[in-house]
Amino acid sequence: MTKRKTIYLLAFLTIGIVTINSCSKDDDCSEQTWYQDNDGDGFGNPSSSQKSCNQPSGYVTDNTDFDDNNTSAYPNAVELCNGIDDNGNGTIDENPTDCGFGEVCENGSCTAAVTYYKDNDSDLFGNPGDTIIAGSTAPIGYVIDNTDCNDNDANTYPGAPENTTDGVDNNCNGYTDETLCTTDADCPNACIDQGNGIWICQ
Ligand SMILES: [Ca+2]
Ligand SMILES: [Ca+2]
Ligand SMILES: [Ca+2]
Ligand SMILES: [Ca+2]
Repeated sequence: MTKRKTIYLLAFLTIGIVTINSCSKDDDCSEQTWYQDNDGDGFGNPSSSQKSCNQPSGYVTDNTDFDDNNTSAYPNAVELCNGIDDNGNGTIDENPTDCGFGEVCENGSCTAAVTYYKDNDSDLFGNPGDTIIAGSTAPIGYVIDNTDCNDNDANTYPGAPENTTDGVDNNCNGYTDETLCTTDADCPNACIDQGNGIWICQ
């Protein structure tokens, strides 16, 4: 074998060994997809990934983080009263765990619960038998008052003018078609105290 042939052979063997070594490295490597976990909650961003054999720093195998900038927001997280959809079910602040007894979650803050009453006839007096619990703002169609004696008649409410001929207790005082008075001079005959602070012409 000539010297030149020997050099060629050695060069060929060297290339072969290097190639075999790099092949065997590739064979050992089980490349997979890793997803960025920017907020460090263990759940990865499905739209930010890279492939590699070893786990890159800041990357995880999970790809279900719907908000990778919030460490408290991930699938099945505890829902908090914070104006954020923590658990990713599409609803914000439903049944939050951090509001206490007698509190509701309103605009991302726990606030004192208030009972409101349905005002079906929009006379601003509510139906004591139809309630809803909310925060400091009354839900649409509800009021804080609960003294409407007929919530289907906008002309019937406490203090409304009493129509003395319609057979209806318009002012919700328990008397029907009465004429209220303060002195006998207000009445054809006498003004009588009913014993409950209500004076009615007799
Ligand atoms: Ca995350
Ligand atoms: Ca929330
Ligand atoms: Ca009403
Ligand atoms: Ca009346």
